[in-house]
Formats: sequence, C-alpha cells, structure tokens
Amino acid sequence: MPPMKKDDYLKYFGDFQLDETDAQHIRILLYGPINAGKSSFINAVETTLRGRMTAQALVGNDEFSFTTKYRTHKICKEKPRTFYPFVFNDIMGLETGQNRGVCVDDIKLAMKGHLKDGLEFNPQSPCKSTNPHYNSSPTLNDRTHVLVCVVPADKLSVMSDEYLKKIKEVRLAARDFEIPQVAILTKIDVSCPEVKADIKNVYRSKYVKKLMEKLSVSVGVPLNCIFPVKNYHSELCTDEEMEKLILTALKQMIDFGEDFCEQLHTSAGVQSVPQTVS
Ligand SMILES: Nc1nc2c(ncn2[C@@H]2O[C@H](COP(=O)(O)OP(=O)(O)O)[C@@H](O)[C@H]2O)c(=O)[nH]1
Ligand SMILES: [Mg+2]
Repeated sequence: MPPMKKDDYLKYFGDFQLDETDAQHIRILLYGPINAGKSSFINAVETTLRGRMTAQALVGNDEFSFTTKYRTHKICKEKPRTFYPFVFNDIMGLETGQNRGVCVDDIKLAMKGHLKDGLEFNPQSPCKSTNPHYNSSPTLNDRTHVLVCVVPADKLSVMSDEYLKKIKEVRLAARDFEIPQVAILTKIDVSCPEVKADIKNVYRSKYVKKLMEKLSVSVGVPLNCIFPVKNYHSELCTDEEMEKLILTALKQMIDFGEDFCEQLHTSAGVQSVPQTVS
C-alpha cells in the first residue's frame, strides 16, 4: 500500500465514525514524564486537523507539571459544534521522588473511567471514592480505549529506574485491562541534528532508530507501535512533514481504539444476552 498523504489522512479522520459499538468516542489517555510533550501532542493533533495553530492544552516550560487537572480535550470539526469521534485525556506528568507527579493509581483509575473532568490531581494520594470527581459507575465512554506512553527523545537515555518502574506498572495494568498501547517518541528534533535540519530524515536516522529500539525495550511496546514525532513548539506556521508523523501516530491510536471499542461492545453484548426461559 503506498504511504498516505496528508490529505488522505485528513479525509480518513474527517469521515471516520465509530459504528457497531456503544461508545460515542475513542478515549486516548496520554501519560509519561513531565515535560515530555503530552499537552503539545494534543495541540499538534488539533493544529494539524484544523489547519491552523491552536493551543487548547496548556503547555509548560519549567520543571513543574503544568497539567494538574484531569481534562478531556475534544477537537472541533469545521462545521461548528461537531467533534471528531476521539478525545484525549492529558494528565499530570509522572515524576520521580515520593509525593511528586501523578500517582500511578490515578492513572489506573483513569483507565477504568473512574475520573471525572476537573479532578485536581494530588501527588500525595490517589483519588478516593468519596471525591466528588470520582465516577463510581463509568460507562464505555468514560473508559480509556488506547493508552499512549509519551517519552521525550532527549531524556530517554537518562530516565531513571524509578521512572521506568512507574511506566512498567501502568503498562502492566493496561495489559490486565486489555487496553491497547502505543508509544510516541517526542522531541526528535532536539536529540538529532539530522532530524532538526530536515524532519524527513527521521526514518533514515540511525540515532532515532536506536532510540526507538531502546524505548521498545524500556517500556515494553513493540517497535511497530512506536511513533517518532515532533510537536509544534516554536513554529509560527504549519509544516506538512511534521504533520505526517503526527497523523501516522494518530491513525494507529484510532485503529487500535476502534478495535478495542468493538471488543468491549461484543463482550458487553454477550454478557447482556437475556436468559431464555423455556
Ligand atoms: N523541540 C521540541 N520541543 C517540544 C516538543 N514537544 C514539546 N516541546 C516543548 O517541551 C515543553 C513541555 O511540553 P508539554 O507539552 O507542556 O509537556 P507535558 O508536561 O508532557 O504536557 C514545552 O516547552 C514544549 O514547547 C518537540 O517535539 N520538540
Ligand atoms: Mg501537560
């Protein structure tokens, strides 16, 4: 199959609908270290799909996690008040050290759909069932359908065991919930001069290939589910090559999410088949 062009992707996402499932949208949950580019990725997707610079998710620029509240980001289609059938959850960054960053248990609660929008993350303790932002009866729409591990290329080699342990715990929980997983390697421009000079070099760069292999081993995601991306950060106008990388990653998330929604729908259907009384 020939590689898809930007317009092919835009048509694909524009036409995409979830059918044969009970979910209204695919929920994509991004997690990873602070400053990895999670919020920037959401903005880059929106910028790419809307064809103009946007900044819905607040981007940070210091060592403290800028995202402290649980929030669902929707992306508006051209026609007002319609949205793409996929949403993103951007959560507080993982950090090392006791009582810093999001609690891994909160990520598990988010995956199962127990967190409501507006929850203020507390690094000291996970959300309790008494919290007004705790959702005690999540529907299929509230659950995570795709989990995305976001890791910055410039920090991968120096990520401590403590980080990797937290990432592993999240990954194993997702595996138990059977949630499909993808990883994105951000900031490829920072770590590789060849890519910085021309983003098209991304698939030729031995350095990026090595980083992707390292990420695959570190976070336990197969190589074909790892996507290198560069987010918008200082650009003043849009860039098609950057966007192709963003759209390639997004397509994989949507494809996996769609499969999982179908799977959940099928298993819910099996459970709810009424018992026939003879
Ligand atoms: N050079 C470069 N900078 C990036 C990229 N993605 C994000 N950034 C910058 O990294 C910083 C942290 O990004 P942010 O999205 O807030 O990270 P988050 O904490 O994971 O949500 C910001 O200053 C961004 O502009 C990227 O792909 N390349
Ligand atoms: Mg953020």
